[in-house]
Amino acid sequence: MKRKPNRIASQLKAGRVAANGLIDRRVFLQRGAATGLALAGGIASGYAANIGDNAKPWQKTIGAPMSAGGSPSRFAQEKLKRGVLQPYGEIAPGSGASMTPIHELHGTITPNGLHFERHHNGVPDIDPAQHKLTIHGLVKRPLVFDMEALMRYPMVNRICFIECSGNSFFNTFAKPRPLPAGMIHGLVSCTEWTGIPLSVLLDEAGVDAKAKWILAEGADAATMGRSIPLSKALDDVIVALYQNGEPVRPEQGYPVRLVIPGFEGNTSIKWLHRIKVTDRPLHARDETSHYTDLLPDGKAEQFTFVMGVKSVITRPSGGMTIWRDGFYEISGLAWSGASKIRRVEVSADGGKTWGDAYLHGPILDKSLTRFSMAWHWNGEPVQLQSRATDEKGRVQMTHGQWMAKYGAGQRYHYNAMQTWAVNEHGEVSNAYL
Ligand SMILES: Nc1nc2c(c(=O)[nH]1)N[C@H]1C(S)=C(S)[C@@H](COP(=O)(O)O)O[C@H]1N2
Ligand SMILES: [Mo]
Repeated sequence: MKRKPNRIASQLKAGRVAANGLIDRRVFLQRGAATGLALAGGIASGYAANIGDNAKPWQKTIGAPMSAGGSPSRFAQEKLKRGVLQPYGEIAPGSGASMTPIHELHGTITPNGLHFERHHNGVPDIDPAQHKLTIHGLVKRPLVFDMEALMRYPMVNRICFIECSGNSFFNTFAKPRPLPAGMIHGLVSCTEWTGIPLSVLLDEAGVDAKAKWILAEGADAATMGRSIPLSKALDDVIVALYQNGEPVRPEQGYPVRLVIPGFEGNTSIKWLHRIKVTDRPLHARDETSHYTDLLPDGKAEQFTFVMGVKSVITRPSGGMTIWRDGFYEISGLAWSGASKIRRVEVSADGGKTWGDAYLHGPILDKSLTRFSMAWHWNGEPVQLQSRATDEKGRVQMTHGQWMAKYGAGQRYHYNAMQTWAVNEHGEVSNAYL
């Protein structure tokens, strides 16, 4: 279909929400008839080809037989490959991370096989028949649960994200690395977890009046341990046995993990085998040598549990090339460890003007929220950004503001706005503003 440039120009003008082509979603979706203009479809139409009449080979033959377990299309598999970081290589073979390819995913729930992974000493091969969860310390009745016992308790479902405190650390380096969104920001995933509220198990053990904290510890050889305030432990923490309906996978903590919604991922202890109720934090290795936030005056903040408000445009994003000038739907993810997302704004001129993005429901507490913005790219270089605000009123900073807030070398809890520079060839790359 040939487009009428003057009509598109008038539509763009009518729907303008910010500079460089950001337009109202309703104009984007509007049907030709409703506008009174002689457009065959909505303003974003014209990208489909005419119907052909040649049947393809797969329309004429029997398909593959029933499978005993599905996997992505062979045409999609290459794209869904995950980046793996193994910074210490042979020195510490079990330590590293693999990233969720957020730039290749849509919706908000992360498929189990693409949940990011962060192990400090590899994935233990745990026989559930031999695994036990102990609750002890400041309790009236120390208890030991085997997996069969745990299965008998009433369970709840909770959708939430888990984000590593180290997510986005590449963006704390002096120069922006030319990486895809999944390699920069893919240490975040969102899952429907099913399990027992920790409060139910703590109540059965009978928490002592002096108790203020718990220590949760994993059964991996890293004995990952974290102190968590009792108030949070009794609030929305679950002892998870299922992940998007199937048993928690080994990489995610089989047979049982803690899920602490909104807190830094490190506290969601995998392969959970012990909870000690205490009157103070135990200052375990992983909350003193790591996961603290260095300030410019040399002091460090400890126990920065709640993940900041954050967003990232996943399409278009780093490493992609956009086809040619014309209409696009900018799409991305926003989240906050403190609450629901209230608002996401998008800018196409490096933060000078902003338009409100459309938030796709359901908008859930401490979960990934999908946003989108209609865009007409005129083929000139632009800088795309998104800026999220949560229900507590917290707003993302610019990269520069974030870097100034912390001391040199601070890598954890990066949640500044992401800038994607689009050049005149449509090539998208990581940039700092
Ligand atoms: N026992 C144990 N629990 C652990 C870890 C670990 O190495 N051992 N890694 C932690 C870190 S740093 C993060 S970010 C999350 C990652 O969870 P995932 O691998 O399921 O994405 O698990 C946390 N729980
Ligand atoms: Mo982490």
